[in-house]
Amino acid sequence: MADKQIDPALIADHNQNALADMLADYDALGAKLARQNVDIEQLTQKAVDFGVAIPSWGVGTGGTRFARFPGLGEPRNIYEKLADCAVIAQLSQATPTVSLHIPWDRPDDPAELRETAASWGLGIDAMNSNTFQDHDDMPLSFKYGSLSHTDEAVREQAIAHNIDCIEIGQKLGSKALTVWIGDGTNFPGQQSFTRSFERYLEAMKKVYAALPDDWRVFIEHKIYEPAFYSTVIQDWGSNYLAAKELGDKAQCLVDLGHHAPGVNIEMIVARLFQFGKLGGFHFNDSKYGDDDLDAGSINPYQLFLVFNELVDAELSNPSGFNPAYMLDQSHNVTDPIESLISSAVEVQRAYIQALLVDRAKLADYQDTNDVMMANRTLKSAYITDVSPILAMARHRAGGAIDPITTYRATGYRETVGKQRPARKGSGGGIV
Ligand code: AOS
Ligand code: ZN
Ligand code: ZN
Ligand code: ZN
Repeated sequence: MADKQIDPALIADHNQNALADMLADYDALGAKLARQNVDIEQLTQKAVDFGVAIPSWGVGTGGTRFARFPGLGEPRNIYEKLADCAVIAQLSQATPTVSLHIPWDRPDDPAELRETAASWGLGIDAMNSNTFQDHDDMPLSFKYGSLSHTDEAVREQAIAHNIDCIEIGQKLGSKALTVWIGDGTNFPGQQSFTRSFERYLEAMKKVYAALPDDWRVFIEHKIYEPAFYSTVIQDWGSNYLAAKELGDKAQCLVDLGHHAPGVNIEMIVARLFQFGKLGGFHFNDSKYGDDDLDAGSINPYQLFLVFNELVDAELSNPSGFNPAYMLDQSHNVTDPIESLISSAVEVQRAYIQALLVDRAKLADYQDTNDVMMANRTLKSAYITDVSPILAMARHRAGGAIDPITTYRATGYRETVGKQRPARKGSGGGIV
């Protein structure tokens, strides 16, 4: 039985106030779905079973390169980050795991950290390596790159760090390493595209060789930033080539904010899955670039279309379907706990909406080139308000029917505000 961050009686009390309305909405939606031959109970169970990982760096307040405005009661270490994650998990019942970052979350005692996480019912998701900034305990600089650096000694340092992340992750019960590198160039001519990629592949082969049998490595592509002219793993093409070159345990990670504006991300998802290389996601939302805004806050239709591909993928090849779902956001102006609760719910919502798509009808409209009806089939799922299903799933699992209102009523932020003195300056995590 996991320890509780929030008094279950307080949640029950708030749920009691919201229960009658929720049940009425649930019954009405159930009746509507029944007319479409959809069993609401099956969808509710899918919502209960759904999970997306919290990024440890997301519970601190982020910042931009211009400024960081610290929030109240920011977590100062991995234990306090886990405490915040436990609140999110308890209220949302949709975030059972936490994705860690080394060195920011380096534990003194991994076994103890694992136990603490477990005591709150939290598992450890993918480990994230960091070779996009210099480390106090490393002699060489990553200023001109890491795994693709021209100097073999720097590459070896980056390789050793990634292997270190795997070793820590093994002690924590993780099963995956996510590698995102900032390597790239700011000036045409600065580096050879080909030789950089060759060096990266050579280095990643050594990281890959250190992976335990039951681990995967997720490679994350990003079009730009911190490098502004070229990036070594700039898109899903380079990502796919790298994952293919490395082997079956290497797969591609799609961060929704890492593409050029207008790119059809759902189609990338379909392609990667079709060829066995869809490793997972960093969910977030954006208007312009790697904005790291809350999932579903700008373009929820895109999120739905991504899940439409995922549901299709799972149905077409259930045994080959195992993408890792993680959030990756930077919260600059909101309470990170509220943003992460809301984002997890939006990702879960997109999943349930995608399950509503009448796939037999859709296939038929596609085969007969009934363009309008094919699109309406997707749209009718997307415009269905599945909120009562999500609320019921939370309620049944012990979470809050209205998680953000309930969170505010707990006074958690004010309490940790007193326990955790404000931290000045930057360092909220680069996402
Ligand atoms: C960077 O832009 C990537 O999104 C990384 O996935 C991630 O945000 C980083 O590893 C956390 O600092
Ligand atoms: Zn990311
Ligand atoms: Zn990013
Ligand atoms: Zn990001």
